[in-house]
Amino acid sequence: MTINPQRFLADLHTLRSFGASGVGKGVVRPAYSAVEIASRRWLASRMQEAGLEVRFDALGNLFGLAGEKSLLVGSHSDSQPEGGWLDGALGVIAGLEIARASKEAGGPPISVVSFQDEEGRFGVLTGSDVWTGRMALADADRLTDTEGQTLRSARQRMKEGGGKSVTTDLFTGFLEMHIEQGPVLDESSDRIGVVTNIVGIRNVKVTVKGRQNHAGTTPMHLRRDAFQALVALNARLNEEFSKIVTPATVWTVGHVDVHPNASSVVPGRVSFSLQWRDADKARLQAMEEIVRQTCTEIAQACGVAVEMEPVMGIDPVAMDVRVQAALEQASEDLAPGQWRQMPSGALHDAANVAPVLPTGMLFVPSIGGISHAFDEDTDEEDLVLGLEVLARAAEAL
Ligand code: HGY
Ligand code: MN
Ligand code: MN
Repeated sequence: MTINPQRFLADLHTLRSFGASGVGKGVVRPAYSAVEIASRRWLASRMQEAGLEVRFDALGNLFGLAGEKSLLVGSHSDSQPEGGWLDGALGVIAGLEIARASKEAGGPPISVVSFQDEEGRFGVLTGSDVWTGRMALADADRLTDTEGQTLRSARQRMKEGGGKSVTTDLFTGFLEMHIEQGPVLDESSDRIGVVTNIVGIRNVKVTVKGRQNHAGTTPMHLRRDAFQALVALNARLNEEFSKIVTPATVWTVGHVDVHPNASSVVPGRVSFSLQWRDADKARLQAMEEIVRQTCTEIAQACGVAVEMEPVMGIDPVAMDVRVQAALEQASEDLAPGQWRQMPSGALHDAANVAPVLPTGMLFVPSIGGISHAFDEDTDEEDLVLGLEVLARAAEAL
């Protein structure tokens, strides 16, 4: 097949126009927002023009099918609340270009996918969770975003959803191209990363309930301040985690909602997200035990209630050895001595697909190691090289 780099870059820039933030090359395209649904319709039209059969499943995952048993290539096209133009979008447009080029060349059959809600507005990799059967659609429907909206009500905005289902046995394997989103390739000047494994994640919503009261009249010793309890909880977690983690373990309180969020009110309630990631499943579990114990301790010490919702997560997973070998060979052919094997610290749909299909991932460098921010970027020469390596590996597979 002959890929067309100009067509690939033009489509990538067009996809960015859906939700372009106006700051750098940033994008605001959260799952099921009006602009995200519009971008999915545009993607579907590009798939149709390429001669692929378009299918949306009930959740809104979008497939462009090559019409017979095929290799699946893709990623996601939703964004974080403040996202970059490449996170996910790159892998979808790379899949589109490779599927299109292979159609033009008369084969091999290659299909493309854009998974829905990879960025976890509602869950963690929700689209591929449901597609691979890890989560039932009815359970996904009950998930809520930070505003309390259910996934079910959000997906009902997509009239396209709910067609004939797309089963995993239509495919021989899955390839996902992605920006690295970290500093390793940028610092080493390598141009390609072949992913060996993807870390596991645990994510939980926690609510601290104290006593809302007047900030002028309530003496310090009588307060049950939910925000102060969160601060104490965080400090204690850092202390306890530090006893068992490695330098590669990460944890984040990324979303905090203080109620009623007013200067003169002792906060009565705080809800927050707590997330931790590691390549070792046993360590993820040990960290969960620390979280549970610390919540109990802080509740007693601060006179508040600390309620944890069910912990969601995905286990660490290895990439398929044969798929890795094809990516390595293609990297060595097209970027000799300028590629490396590496683990992924970010989560990807490939982590969900790996247990059901032979799966591999390829990274290109992120300038400055920046992602999940408006100024995420990659040199266009690196984007095109990554596409060429992916296309060669797809043909070999
Ligand atoms: O959070 C992640 O690792 C992914 O970008 N959703
Ligand atoms: Mn991504
Ligand atoms: Mn992301």
